[in-house]
Formats: sequence, structure tokens, C-alpha cells
Amino acid sequence: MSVAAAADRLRSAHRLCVLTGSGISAESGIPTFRGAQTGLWENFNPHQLATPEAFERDPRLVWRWYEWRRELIAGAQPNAGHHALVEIARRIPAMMLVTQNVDGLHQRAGSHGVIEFHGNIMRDRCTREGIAAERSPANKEELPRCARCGALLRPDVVWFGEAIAPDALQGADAAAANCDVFMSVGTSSQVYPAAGLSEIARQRGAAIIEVNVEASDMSAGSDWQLLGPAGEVLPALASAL
Ligand code: BV8
Repeated sequence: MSVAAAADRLRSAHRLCVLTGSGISAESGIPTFRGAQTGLWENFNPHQLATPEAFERDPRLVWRWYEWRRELIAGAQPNAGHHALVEIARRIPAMMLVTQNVDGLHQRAGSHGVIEFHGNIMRDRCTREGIAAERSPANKEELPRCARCGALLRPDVVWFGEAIAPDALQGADAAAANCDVFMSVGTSSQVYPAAGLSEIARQRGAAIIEVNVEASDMSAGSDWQLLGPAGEVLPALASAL
């Protein structure tokens, strides 16, 4: 499918909903979820580590995995794909950006009003109070604890088996239900309920654009499938608008 044809449809969009997955951060050097974990983590499956059970069983191991990812993200920069979405938002009357990513790169690129469907890896959350929390002073070896109540802290992300935050779920559902164009970027569309958003949009007659380096579980339902790296396809779309 051609970028020009998709750009023609995008140009007449009134309300665009964009859903991004880890593929848009791949060109920033952050491994995708299904991509091989590197080094220390190559023998671990993210789907097993990103769970309340894993944290319950071995909080130290889970914290080591998240600290490794935090370092990777802190050293990463938004790429041309993130910046192109900022540009596209300037050229469409209304755009809602929903991301499955927890890396904060959209905000660092300048996107506003981002719905972080799965939370944000850089924030700590108190396991007792369930809200974002500061750390009490502790040395590196100890597990981080809440400065207010002393309970264990966890990363402020949604683990498998946990519910999406109600405001994020409602915001994303509304954006998908009310858009006339839905664009999915860099996701294998395997994780629900995020993967169900494109179906919500399609059932209400929205045009569906997919940007991915390969086919995904949602490709069959897409009107335009733009095969290529997000860092190349999105800038081409932005400049064709
Ligand atoms: C929940 C945060 C219920 C943590 C993540 C049906 C309905 C509802 C739930 C389920 C369901 N079926 C199964 C479930 C359970 C589960 C689920 O979906 N499991 C899957 C494995 C089948 N869902 C849940 O548990 C969700 N919760 O449903 O709760 C509930 C309700 C009430 C009360 C209690 C419970 C919560 C899921 C959230 C999990 N947390 N992240 C962390 O990051 O540590 S998900 C995590 O994996 C990521 O955030 C991301 O969302 C996901 C991976 O997906 P992708 O982003 O797509 O990444 P992937 O590697 O798979 O694909 C990358 C793609 O990019 C590829 O297609 C590739 O081709 C492409 N690509 C690569 N390079 C590029 C590129 N594209 C463009 N350019 C490139 N350069």
C-alpha cells in the first residue's frame, strides 16, 4: 500500500486516533517486547516478568529487570517516528495518541495529552497505597520503599493480569469510538484490551491505517498497510499531508 494513498485519507481526517506499541521505540534502541531480550535478560520472558506473581515471588529480580530497562530508556532519544507524530498532530484538526509503551518517549518528543495505556516505567508506585510515591532514602542493595508508609515500591506500570487504569481505558475507548481514522504503529496487536481498540474504531466505520515492518494480527482488518520502519513511514506521511 502507498503512503500517498494513506496520506490522502489522513489529510481529510477530522479526528485521528493513534495507537503505538514498542515497534515505534525500536529505532531508539529499545528492544520490542517480543524481540529478544539482550544479555542478562535473554533467558527471561517479559510476559513472565511483567506480572504481580513474579514480583510477589522475587521482587529483587523484577526490580533488576526494570532498573535495566530504565537505564536503557534514560539513554535513549525519541526517533523520527515520535517526532513525525508531533508533526501529524499539528496538521489534523484533532488527534489522540494512545501508547502501550511505558518509556515516555512520545512526551519527550513533544506530544501532549498522551494516554499511557500501560503506565510509565519511570514512576514508582506504593504497593500499599496504590499511588505514585517517592522513595525513602536507602542504599542500592535494599528494595525501594515508600517514603510515606515504608511499604515496598513497584514500577507504576500495568502488569499482565492487572486492569488498565479506568481513566486511561475510558479515554482510549472514547478516542477509538469517536475517530474517523485510526492509525496503529509498531504493535503486534496481541495484548488486550489495547489490541481491541482498532476493532472499536473499525466497527464505527473508521478507516484503519497500520504502520509496521511486518504483518500483524490486525493487518487483515486494515484499509492501508504501510510496511516499513515507523521512523521512515511516519515522516513520509507527515510530509505528504
Ligand atoms: C487485563 C507494561 C483484565 C509492563 C504491558 C482479552 C481481553 C482482556 C485481557 C486479555 C484477553 N486475552 C488475554 C488477556 C490477558 C492479557 C493479554 O492480553 N495477554 C496476551 C499476552 C494474550 N492482558 C492483560 O493482562 C491486560 N489486563 O486484561 O486485565 C482485568 C480486568 C479487570 C480486573 C483485573 C484484570 C494488561 C496487559 C498489559 C501488560 N503490560 N506493558 C511493562 O512494560 O513492563 S504490555 C507490553 O507488551 C507492552 O506494553 C506492549 O503493550 C506489549 C507488547 O506489545 P507490542 O507493543 O505490540 O510489542 P511486540 O514486541 O509484541 O510487537 C512489536 C511490533 O512492532 C511487531 O509487530 C513488530 O513487527 C513491530 N516493529 C518492530 N520494529 C518496528 C516495528 N514497527 C514499526 N517500525 C519498527 N521499526
